[in-house]
Amino acid sequence: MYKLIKQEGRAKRGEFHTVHGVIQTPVFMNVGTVAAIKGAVSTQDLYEIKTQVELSNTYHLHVRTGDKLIKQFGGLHKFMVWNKPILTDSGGFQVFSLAGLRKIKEEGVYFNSHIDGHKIFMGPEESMQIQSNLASTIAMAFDECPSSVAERKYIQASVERTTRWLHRCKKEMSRLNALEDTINKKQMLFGINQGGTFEDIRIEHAKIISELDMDGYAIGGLAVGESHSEMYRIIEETVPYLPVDKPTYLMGVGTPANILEAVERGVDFFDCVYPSRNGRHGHLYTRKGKINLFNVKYELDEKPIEEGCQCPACRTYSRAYIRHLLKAKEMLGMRLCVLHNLYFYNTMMEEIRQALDEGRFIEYKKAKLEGFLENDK
Ligand code: PRF
Ligand code: ZN
Repeated sequence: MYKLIKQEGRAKRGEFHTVHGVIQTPVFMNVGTVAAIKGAVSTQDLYEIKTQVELSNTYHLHVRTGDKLIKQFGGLHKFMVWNKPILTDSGGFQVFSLAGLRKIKEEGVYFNSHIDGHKIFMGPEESMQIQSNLASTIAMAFDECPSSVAERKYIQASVERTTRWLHRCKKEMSRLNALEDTINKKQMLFGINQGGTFEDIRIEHAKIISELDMDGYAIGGLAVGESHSEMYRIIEETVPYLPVDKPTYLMGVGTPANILEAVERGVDFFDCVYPSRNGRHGHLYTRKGKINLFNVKYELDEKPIEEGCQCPACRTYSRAYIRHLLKAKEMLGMRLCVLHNLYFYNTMMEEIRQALDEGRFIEYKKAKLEGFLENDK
């Protein structure tokens, strides 16, 4: 159940009540594709770095180690020892971006596993069954995320199929939630808006799915190669046609600046691999912009990654030491950088929520964006 607490322009400050606790929005979900945040980050760490929601992937867990095994163990929460909300992505996007040779049919998608090449079929029902086995808090609808260069005609047909798939997802999820041996009988389901960069297709689709009383609504198919300004335009044009009293989730986005722009346009859920991926490469977020710890100027730097940062890395270690760890390819180096970056994102979301609570989001956003440019001066 979503409670809209406050609005500043279109920006939303909300609370999303789930069986695994309340999610304060806007929120950044921390990506742990295979039920682990890459970089040797434990769930114990997640509690410490202010993570509210962990995100895992249906496709990855299905091909390894298998959703049936995870169900037998007692579900994803028990398996990874995390008792806060988990969102699982449906596999749609991953099938399109990872799997080899795929064939899209009305019934679903035929593809080859990226692990061993074996043939797999996944349709809306299979995706719901896998997510029900995983027993995540929030399941995502099985959709197609068309390529950014797809033609209008293709996107139109694809969106219509995604709508038919959504009806099937909803029906299957109700059936599964009513079964005796389902672990999370209150599993929620978000619908996904698609339509590429075609405003009329996006709006038409948003209107149709808004009628279905989903638990939340995602905007998919963005950050797939279009420009930032086009992405902002599509968000701005689509959000007004999604229910304001349900969470809005922008999938796979983005940089801190992208998040600030999207919050202003009414988005309240985000996820992205940037903080963890960049952390593993020594690229660190600070209030003055990104820094690269491999830079020789940090070799004797006694300061933490960011002065004043309360993350586990900055509370203890110097830039010089972490730089050394990264150069020596020691796991601890990556781990500390990922912890800092996720803490940075989670803290920014906390600041965004506070700014919204106090009705000064626009001011906050302006100052934050200016700060990010400091290091480039
Ligand atoms: N669909 C799904 N997952 C996604 C996307 C999508 O369009 C995106 C697009 N940025 C990221 N993750 N199911
Ligand atoms: Zn830090």
